[in-house]
Amino acid sequence: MIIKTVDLETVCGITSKLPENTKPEFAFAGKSNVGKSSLINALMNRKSFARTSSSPGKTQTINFYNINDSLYYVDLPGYGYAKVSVEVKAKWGKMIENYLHNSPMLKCVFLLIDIRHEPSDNDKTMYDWIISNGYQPVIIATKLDKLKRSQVAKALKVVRTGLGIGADVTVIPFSAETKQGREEIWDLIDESVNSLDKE
Ligand SMILES: Nc1nc2c(ncn2[C@@H]2O[C@H](COP(=O)(O)OP(=O)(O)O)[C@@H](O)[C@H]2O)c(=O)[nH]1
Ligand SMILES: [Mg+2]
Repeated sequence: MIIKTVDLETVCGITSKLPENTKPEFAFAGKSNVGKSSLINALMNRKSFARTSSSPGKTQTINFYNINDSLYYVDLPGYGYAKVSVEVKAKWGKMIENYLHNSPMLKCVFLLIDIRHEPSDNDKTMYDWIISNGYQPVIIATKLDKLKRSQVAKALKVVRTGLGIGADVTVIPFSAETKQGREEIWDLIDESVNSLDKE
C-alpha cells in the first residue's frame, strides 16, 4: 500500500455520534498496551502520528484515521486496564459494541493479541463480540520481536488455543520494531478495498 496522506479526521468520545463515512473502515481492537497505536503508525508509514503511550488505558476514544481519502483505520479504545473503575470499563464496552453494531462501512476487524501472553477473558469477549456482529476477526499477534524465533510457533499455538480458533482463522505475527507482518496486513486491506471497487 502506498500511503500518500493520513489525517486523524474524527475522534469520538462516549457521547459523540459516529461519523457517517462513505469509505471502507478497518478497525483495530485489543487490550490497552497491546500495540494498537504502534501498529497503526506502521500501517500509516509514520513514526508517531497515532499516539503511543507508556501509560496504558489513556485512549477512551474511537479514532478515525483517513488514509489517502480512500479508507479509514479505526483505533478502538483499549480494554482490560486494571486501574479504571467498573463504570469506565462498562462505557468502553458500550462504545465498542455500539461501533461494531452500527458501522455499515466497517469491512474488517483486526484483533490484536500480545504474542507472549495467553489470551485473557477480555480478549475472548472481544473475539465473541466481533463474531456475533457478523465479522470474522483477523488476529494480529503483536510484539513478535520480543520472542526468539524458536519460541514463535508454540506462542502462536497458545494464542489459537486460547481463543478457541481453528485453522481457517488468519493469525498474522507482527512487529512494530521490524515491521514484519505489515505487508500481509496491507495486502488484506487492499484486497478488501479492491473487491468493493468491483461491486
Ligand atoms: N518491542 C516492541 N514493543 C512494542 C511493539 N508494539 C508496541 N510496543 C510498545 O508497547 C507499548 C504500548 O504500545 P501502544 O502502541 O501505545 O499500545 P496501545 O495501547 O495498544 O495503543 C509502547 O511502549 C510501544 O513502544 C512491538 O511490536 N515490539
Ligand atoms: Mg493506543
